[in-house]
Amino acid sequence: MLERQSNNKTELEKAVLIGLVTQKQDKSKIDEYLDELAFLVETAGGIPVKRFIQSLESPNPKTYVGSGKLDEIRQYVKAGEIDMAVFDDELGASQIRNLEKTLECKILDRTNLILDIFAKRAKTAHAKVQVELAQYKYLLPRLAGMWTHLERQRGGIGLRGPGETEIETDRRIIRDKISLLKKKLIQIDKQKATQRKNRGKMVRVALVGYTNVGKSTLMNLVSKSDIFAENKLFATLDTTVRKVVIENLPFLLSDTVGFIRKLPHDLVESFKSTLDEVRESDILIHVVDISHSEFEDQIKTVNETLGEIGVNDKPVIMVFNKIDAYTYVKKDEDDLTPSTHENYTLAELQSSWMAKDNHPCIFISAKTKANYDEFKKLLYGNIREVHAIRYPYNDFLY
Ligand SMILES: Nc1nc2c(ncn2[C@@H]2O[C@H](COP(=O)(O)OP(=O)(O)OP(=O)(O)O)[C@@H](O)[C@H]2O)c(=O)[nH]1
Ligand SMILES: [Mg+2]
Repeated sequence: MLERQSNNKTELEKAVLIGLVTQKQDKSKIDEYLDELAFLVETAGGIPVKRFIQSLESPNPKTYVGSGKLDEIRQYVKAGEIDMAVFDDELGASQIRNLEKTLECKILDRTNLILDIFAKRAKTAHAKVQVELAQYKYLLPRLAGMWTHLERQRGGIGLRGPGETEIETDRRIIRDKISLLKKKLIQIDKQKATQRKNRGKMVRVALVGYTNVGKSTLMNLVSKSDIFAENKLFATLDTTVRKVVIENLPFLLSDTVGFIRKLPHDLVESFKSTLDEVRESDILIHVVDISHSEFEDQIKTVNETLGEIGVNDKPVIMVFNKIDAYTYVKKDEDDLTPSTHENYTLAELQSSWMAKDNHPCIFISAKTKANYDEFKKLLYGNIREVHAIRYPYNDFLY
C-alpha cells in the first residue's frame, strides 16, 4: 500500500506495447496477450498508453516488427514523449540495439519486465539471490549496445535489482556476481533442503496456478494467516508454508509463486529450489480463475510449467475459483454456431468440465466462501488417503 501512495504520478514511465500475430501466435489471442502485458507494465509501475500490433510470418530478426510499423512506432514515441517500448516476446541483443537506435527510448521485453517485477517483489534473501541471478543471466548476453548507458543515471523499470538497488552493468563485475550468486544459492538450497527434511513425514499440499488466480487468498482462508494477496501479478514470490489442521488431520500447506505464459526459462531455472516445495509435495491444489476468459490457456500454461520442473504424476485437485465473478454470454436462440465456454452458465461449465477432466474438481469462491465447506471436505478426503498409506497403524495423529 505504501508503495502506491509514494508513486508520484509524474514519475510513472509511459510505455507503448508491441505484439505480433504470427503463424505460431493466434490473431484472436493477441488482445488478451497485450492485456496481460499491460497488466505487467502497470504492476511494474508504468503506464501503458498505446498498443501496436503487426501480422508477420515470424518476428523480424533485426527489428522484431517490419520497417513500416517501426516507423509508425518511432513517430508515436517521439510525439508522445514515451519512455519505453515493451515487446511481448523475448528480444535478442541485436534486436534491442537496433530498436533502441531507431526508437530512441528504453527497449524492454516481456522477460525483462517480469524480472523487474520479481526484483521488486523479492523479500527474502533466497528470492533476492534467485532473481538477481536470473537478471544477470538475462543481461549479460544483451549488454552490448543496450539502453543501459542511457538509463544508468535514472534507473527505472528494467534496471532495478532486488531491494530497489540499481543492477550492475559492467560486464566483468556481472560475471563475478553470477558466480558469487550461484555459490550463495547452493548454500541456501542446502539449508532449505535440511529444513524440509526436518519437517518429517507430514502430508504436504501445495497451491499452484497461474498468477493472480487467488492462491494466497485461499491460503489465507484455509490457514487463517495473513499472506500478501493483491490484484497485481506476482504478489507472492516466496514460498510460504503453514501447518493446517482440518478436523483431526494435520498437514502442511504451501503457497508459492504464480506461473505466467512465456515465463522466462532462466527464471524457472533459478526458482527451481523455491519450486522444490511443489516438487516434494504429496498433493497439488491447482487453482484456476474461472472468471478469466483465458482460463483454459492458463491451465495449459500451468501444466506445461509443472512439466518443465519435473512434476507430472502427483494427485491434483482442480479448484475453480472466483465463481462469484463468473459471467457468461447468453446465445440467441437462432444462433447455431458452436458454443464456447463463454456461452456456458456456471452449472454447464461445471458439468462439462467434470465430464472431461478426471481430477477431482470443485468450484468455489475464496472471496465469498461459496462452496468452501465442500472444498475442505474434498481436501480432507484426499489428504486422508495419503495419510492412511503413510501411517497405516495410526488412525489419528492427534
Ligand atoms: N472476485 C473474486 N476475487 C478473488 C477471489 N479470490 C481472490 N480474488 C482476488 O484476486 C486477486 C488475486 O488474489 P491472490 O490471492 O493475490 O492471487 P495469487 O494467485 O496468490 O496471485 P500471485 O501471488 O500474484 O500469483 C486479489 O485481488 C483477490 O482479492 C474470488 O473468489 N473472487
Ligand atoms: Mg499469491
